[in-house]
Amino acid sequence: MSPTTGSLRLILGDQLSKSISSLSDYADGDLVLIAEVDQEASYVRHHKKKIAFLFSVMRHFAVSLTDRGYTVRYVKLDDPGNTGLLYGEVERLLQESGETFDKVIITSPGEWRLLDDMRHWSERLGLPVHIRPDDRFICSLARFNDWAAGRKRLTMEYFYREMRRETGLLMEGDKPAGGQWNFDKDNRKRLPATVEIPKRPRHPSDEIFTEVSQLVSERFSDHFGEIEPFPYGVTSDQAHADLGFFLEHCLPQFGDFQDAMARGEAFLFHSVISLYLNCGLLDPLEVCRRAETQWRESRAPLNAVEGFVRQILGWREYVRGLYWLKMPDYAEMNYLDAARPLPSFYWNGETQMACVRDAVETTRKHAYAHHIQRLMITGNFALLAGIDPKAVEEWYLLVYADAYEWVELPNTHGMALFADGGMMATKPYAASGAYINRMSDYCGYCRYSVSQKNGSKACPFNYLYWNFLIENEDKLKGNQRLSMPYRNLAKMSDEKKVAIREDSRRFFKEIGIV
Ligand code: FAD
Ligand code: DLZ
Ligand code: SF4
Repeated sequence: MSPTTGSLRLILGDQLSKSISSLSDYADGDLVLIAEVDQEASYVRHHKKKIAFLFSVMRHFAVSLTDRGYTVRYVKLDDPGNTGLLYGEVERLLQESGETFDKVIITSPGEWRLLDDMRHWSERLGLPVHIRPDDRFICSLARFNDWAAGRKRLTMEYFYREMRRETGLLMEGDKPAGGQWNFDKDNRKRLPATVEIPKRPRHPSDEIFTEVSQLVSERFSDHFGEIEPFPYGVTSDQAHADLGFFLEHCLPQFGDFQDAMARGEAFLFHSVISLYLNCGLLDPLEVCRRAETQWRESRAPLNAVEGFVRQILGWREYVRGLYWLKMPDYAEMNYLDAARPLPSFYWNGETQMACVRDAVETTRKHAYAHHIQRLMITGNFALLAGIDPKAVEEWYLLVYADAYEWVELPNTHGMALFADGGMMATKPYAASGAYINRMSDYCGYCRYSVSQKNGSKACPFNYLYWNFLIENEDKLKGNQRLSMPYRNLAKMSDEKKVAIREDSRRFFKEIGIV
């Protein structure tokens, strides 16, 4: 019988940080297990680029751990004997190694379904399974729950202010830098035609990526999206290089153009670091501190730096806290009883709506779209058209390289679809074509006319906006923040309302979702 010597430490594909809690007390005799498994690659049909990115990062991470003296077992997807399951790989390793390990150590996963499963592992394995908190966030879950306790509304802005105070980020004594907590109103500029958008450097490909790319092409050929072009880094150094590029070349204008959209421009002045943050290659507090330094050393204006810090210290931490506070019931809510199926153009981009076409095309090509495209184009359309939240959530979870349920679900379910009835947003982010026209150049390239309100040439966002308010009047009319549009609806003639309903019905039929 082999002697009992150490711990088996399982690292998941989005736990690729050297500081991960499951490694903190690593000792000789322990073994780190990292496994590519069909269960995780296929529980939704992830974008090919997302799988190629993550498998490449996982393989590089395993190499870097080995170089630092850790004993690592890395299981590739096509290794003979791969059970295809995370539990299966833990069990297989334990069986193969006899009684070498006396416990399993894991950092808590980012998705509720997996945590729920892991809670039974100890009983199934007949071995202690220690699930440690994931402390790669600025705010612990206990701290978030504390903040949320007893509050009627979980308003992100108030959470963010507490986080500013606690971290000292952008603070001058006990006052916010510049005398204001929030510079949002300065951050809504349209992109001028003359502005130059920084050209992002591409990382050189390597053997690991070539092998992974071939594997993904063969095994996941029917998944959404394309692997090439592949602009993303796959190591910690490359992720830091991309962060450095953003801080130097994009951050100064990040604030001004945070809400802008432009045809064919996927990244604009955004950081494109969510995929690195979410798999563990970058640390959120370090990112915020480095952005703050850019302001303190006069290399970026306060409105830009505050806007950026708010996304990470505020929104990112807030949605994570909300997810774990409200799951699993949260995912089942459907406040607006939305039930229409997802239109096929979310997959193939075949629509005459130039804004939607561009957002889907960008998503297909890069496994990325910036926030306003996600919220105000694909999200807004799904909200107005009353698409079933489950179908929309599955789409968002699989198409983006940064998507894990803890961050995807609150953003889609709460922010974009108002399916939680207003836990996250005080009103639905519903907008007509006028908003899209104000923030982008899309309408100039569209078959539809943004200035027309009804008829077959009219911008569908225009009549769908009013149709949405009519369809959901019983649930939304009492919302203070919607009192103005409902007053306008009340003044509308019956003929106009009939035209809105008819245009919407015709359009839903045209796109096959009645
Ligand atoms: P930047 O615009 O440069 O912002 C900087 C960072 O702030 C991001 O990298 C991200 O870490 C953080 N951030 C910004 N907004 C949010 C937010 N609302 N919630 C959480 N973090 C935020 N983000 C994900 O990371 N994964 C998702 O699966 C995801 N799904 C979304 C679904 C919908 C419907 C919507 C409206 C938003 C979603 N977001 C998601 C939030 C946001 O759109 C992305 O974080 C952002 O577009 C990533 O691009 P970036 O790194 O260039 O961000
Ligand atoms: C997203 C993903 C994919 C595509 N593949 C794997 C994998 O093969 N092995 C693994 O450990 N993790 C993978 N992941 C990330 C997991 O889905 C993620 O850890 C959970 O969703 C929890 O956030
Ligand atoms: Fe989008 Fe309407 Fe503008 Fe066309 S006219 S790009 S559908 S907002």
